[in-house]
Amino acid sequence: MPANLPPQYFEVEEKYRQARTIEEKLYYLKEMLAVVPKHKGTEKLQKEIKTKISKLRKELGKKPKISRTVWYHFEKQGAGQIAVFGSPNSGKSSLVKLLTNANTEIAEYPFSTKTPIAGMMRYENIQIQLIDCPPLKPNLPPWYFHLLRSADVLLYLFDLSQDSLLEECEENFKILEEGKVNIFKKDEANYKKIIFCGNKLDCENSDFRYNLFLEFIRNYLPNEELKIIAISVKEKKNIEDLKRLLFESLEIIRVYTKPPGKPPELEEPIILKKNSNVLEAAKALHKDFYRNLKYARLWDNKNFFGQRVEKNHILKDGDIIEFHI
Ligand SMILES: Nc1nc2c(ncn2[C@@H]2O[C@H](COP(=O)(O)OP(=O)(O)OP(=O)(O)O)[C@@H](O)[C@H]2O)c(=O)[nH]1
Ligand SMILES: [Mg+2]
Repeated sequence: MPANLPPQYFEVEEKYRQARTIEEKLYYLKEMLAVVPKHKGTEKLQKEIKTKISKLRKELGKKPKISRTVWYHFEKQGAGQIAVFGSPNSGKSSLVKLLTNANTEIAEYPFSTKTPIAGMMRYENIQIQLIDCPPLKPNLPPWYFHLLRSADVLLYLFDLSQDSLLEECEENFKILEEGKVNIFKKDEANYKKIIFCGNKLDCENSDFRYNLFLEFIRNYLPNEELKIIAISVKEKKNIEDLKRLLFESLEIIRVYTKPPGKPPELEEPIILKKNSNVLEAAKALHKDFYRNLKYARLWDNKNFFGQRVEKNHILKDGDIIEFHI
């Protein structure tokens, strides 16, 4: 083994040792090659890695192709769908397990989640659907990107216990771009809103790594568009803040209906897009209300205490409306 190999090399080598499939092994071998310093002293090592890569490529070529096409898709349930994805072993399954009823598998080794699983997270009086995705890696199947593109919001989980988090993230951005998931250009095709979430805040130096990540990500996104948080699933740190951030990222409001002379139905909100008006709320409730609506009365415990509002009145989260037809 040549002297002076960077610590990064040994980290990747360890991941390579733990890799179980040919695809994973290939991925880490390529990473090992990328981090080996290129000089005379490492020529032998570089050659060895290249030989392993070409052997595995041949093996991969021989593997029988599976003719059955597997496709994963989740019908939206609840107030919105959020795909939890990101680096291997960052704690995606642990987070989804903590927040939902999903029976996800948690493991100490990377690439443990092979297929996506959905679960429902309760937020106050609504349910939000979370999907625990397999980790990002090269050569993901088309369904993977379709899953990300069809979610309402993406939650990117990265591992604050790893020194390689920036390199990994750069690599992951390339994978997303190749999969046509656009997380940076709001006005362009396939744009998806993304929340960045650093997990394992309980680990040593995680604060320092989080600040490095902040600096790094600010090169990609302006401050006002950057949604970022650090959590620890293990110690349940900042979990409530994350839940609020997820809810806010969906840009929805909850409004409650009230039959005349009766109390409001506070357990069953109508979920609407932010900036929806009274007429849109009526439409969501029933087509008869929508067709025949004359006006509504509104309560918000602040400025409205049953005053009459018109069809184009913009609603806020928590408003109570009484339809008059
Ligand atoms: N210290 C610490 N460890 C955590 C935390 N969250 C998860 N882990 C551990 O990290 C490891 C990976 O957790 P998983 O939830 O399986 O991670 P994953 O991102 O789903 O992994 P893949 O599906 O393989 O990509 C497990 O050993 C967890 O116990 C955390 O907040 N702090
Ligand atoms: Mg997992």
